[in-house]
Amino acid sequence: AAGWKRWSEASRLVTPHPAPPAVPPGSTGPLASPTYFWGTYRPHVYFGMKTRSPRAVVTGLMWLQHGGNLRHTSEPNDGVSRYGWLMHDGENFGVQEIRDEGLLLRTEFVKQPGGDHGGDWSWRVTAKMEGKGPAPLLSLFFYVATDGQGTLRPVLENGTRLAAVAGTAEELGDFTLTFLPPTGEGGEGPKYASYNFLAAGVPGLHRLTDLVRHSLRESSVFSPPGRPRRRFFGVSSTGGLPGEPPRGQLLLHQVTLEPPAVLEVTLESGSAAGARQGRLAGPVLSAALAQHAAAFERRFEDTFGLGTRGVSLPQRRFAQAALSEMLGGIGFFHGRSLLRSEHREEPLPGMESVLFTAVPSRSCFPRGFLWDEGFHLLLLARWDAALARDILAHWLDLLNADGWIPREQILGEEARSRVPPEFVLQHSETANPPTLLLALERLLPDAPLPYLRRLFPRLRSWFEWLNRTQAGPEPFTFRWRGRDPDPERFLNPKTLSSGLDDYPRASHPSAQERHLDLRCWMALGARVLAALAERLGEPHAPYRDMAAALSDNALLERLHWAPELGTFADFGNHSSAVALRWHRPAPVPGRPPAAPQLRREVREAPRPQFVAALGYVSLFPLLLQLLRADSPRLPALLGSMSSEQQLWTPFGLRSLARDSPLYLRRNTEHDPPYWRGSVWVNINFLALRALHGYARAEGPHRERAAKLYRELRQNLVANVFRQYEATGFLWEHYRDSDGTGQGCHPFAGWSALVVLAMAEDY
Ligand code: 6A9
Repeated sequence: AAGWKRWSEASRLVTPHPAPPAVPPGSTGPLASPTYFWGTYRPHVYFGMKTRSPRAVVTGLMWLQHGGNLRHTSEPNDGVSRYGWLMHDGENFGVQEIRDEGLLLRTEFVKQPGGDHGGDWSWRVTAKMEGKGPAPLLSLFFYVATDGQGTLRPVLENGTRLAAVAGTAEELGDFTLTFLPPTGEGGEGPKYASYNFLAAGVPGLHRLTDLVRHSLRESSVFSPPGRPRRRFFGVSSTGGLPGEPPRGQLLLHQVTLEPPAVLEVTLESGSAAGARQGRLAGPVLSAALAQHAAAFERRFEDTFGLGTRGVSLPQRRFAQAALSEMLGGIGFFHGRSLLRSEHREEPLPGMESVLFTAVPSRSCFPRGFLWDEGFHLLLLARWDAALARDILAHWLDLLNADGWIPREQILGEEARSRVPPEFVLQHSETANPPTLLLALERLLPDAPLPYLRRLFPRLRSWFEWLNRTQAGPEPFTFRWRGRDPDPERFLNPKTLSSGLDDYPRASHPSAQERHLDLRCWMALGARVLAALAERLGEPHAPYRDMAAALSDNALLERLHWAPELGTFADFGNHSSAVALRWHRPAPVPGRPPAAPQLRREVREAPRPQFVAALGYVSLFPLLLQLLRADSPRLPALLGSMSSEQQLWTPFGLRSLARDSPLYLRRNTEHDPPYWRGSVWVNINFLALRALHGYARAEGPHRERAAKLYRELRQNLVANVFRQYEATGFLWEHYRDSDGTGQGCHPFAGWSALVVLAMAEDY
């Protein structure tokens, strides 16, 4: 019987939720959504496109400055000094700039509707050198590859120049990809170039870079008339990776030349032939790009009104780039998560899923993260509400029969190849803040009823899952599950589920804990579900009651106000007297001495108490606006926020107070502080939004909230902008001592919320 129970619980884990899908079948295909069919949905490559199909045909760009590195996928710290979309409308058009060791690449695309398969598109890649000196030899590699379906046929010119590819695939139908001869910078041409091509079997898209690298030989010769000959690395015409059976096809066109140069590629859909008037290339493409750029500028101004507010041009360009990086970071993924269940030893492949989502970072985290997405959608909803709704619906279709959505979505081989194995497994007890409901709250007023109706049963199950599995030790309390149980290894065991990873919690994880942030998220969730149910004419009283109970300020105080700390706090089995100490394991006779280890030392026994860790968690009743405007606790929170000893910095609110015991402490030898001092934009955005609300509400602290709001907004925006000007990137978090960008870059994820702060759109 126990075996049966285990089996059935494990199988629920990989069973889709029974409600009808939130994304109606066929609704994302080329007929129903032609303009979202093709897109730059490969955020992990510098430049590439695919369709929103499982096992889609993909196109992409690689480049090589001879003597340098082959570039293809964006990797953390790979030495590409700057890249990012300067404009991207999320649908039809984008302009990206890449700076790599003196080379300046501009990658642009435009789509053109027509036919039944997502229409046509064109690329323009402009390469030039910055600075003086002889131009190095540059190779640009344009490729198209299949992933288990579809066929590609090369059209060769003079035996080595891949002039075109004729292809056909599911959903995409027949298409022709044409590689136009390179021209000079002003379009004058043709320009002298050498050509190589490669046709190879692909064992999987995650192997593309290696496949090409493996095929390069320094035996090609660049010999412009009347100039010295130069050898360079060229692909050899056929190849593959030994021992890896092919699953798809690759056709690659290598162009080698001296910059400056302009290269164009067109994709023409077979079914659009009737609608097309000439090829989208050359001057026609220039005109289309200019038209789209002007439309983007207008729409950006109409949406955010930064020009009207008198925001400077450099700041407006920065805001456009921040939004564009988020839109250009949207990806389409297909595959299965790897799951870890409490009921089974071995990892379990999850259900086959597709996911349309933005990503936190193209280089470090090019995949979906549950609570990050709620923040992304706040911005996306303003730019393109239909796009935001579609992304939200995709996330809800990841729900399993239990009502669980895995926190990190590592779908497919390309995504998996970017994650160290110890991080791949998703644990079935692990939650993540329900920020999708924050996004839904914003989308609610304008969302069509049939859409909301499809979402409702799923949102209800998801929320019930949270309510059931993350319940706390007493009524109206909640506890994050899945904290690291081994208290010896860490200064403070992490709580990845909360999204705040190493933010200090009770030192000794136990079932007694009650987590303040989760309780506040649940209050928000109940409020949004009540509003949704009411809008749909569904019974909403239970959600209203729950929202009311969880927002009751007296109950909140009884459970979470720590008089001895003068703030709201978590409660649990806790000791503040902990430290990491070097520990030499006892010698074992006959064995070499073991290396010393950092172990946690607890100098004072833990006891049930409020957790002294003033920071983001303490602010949650304010951040999610649960505190009443006349709450007698509001001054204490406003005081902590504005105190430089505690949370205030000239760059935004730091995550943990300077006078808090674990401020800037490492968690292990290899684990530097993360949410223990740095300034994070998502929480600062919530703070601005809340202060803006308190500044508008009638109450005794209105003026104080208004002043804090103005100063915080000024500090946050100015610093993110300053760092962008200095480094060319948005960053994952910002150092509290001097504002320097830290962690991953580019990180347009929730850091791009500065755009909403600039527009004061909460
Ligand atoms: C590690 C290492 C090349 C951590 O933005 C995504 C998440 C947030 O949801 C979370 O709140 N980040 C924050 O604390 C990044 C998580 C990355 C985990 C995978 C793999 C690979 O590095």
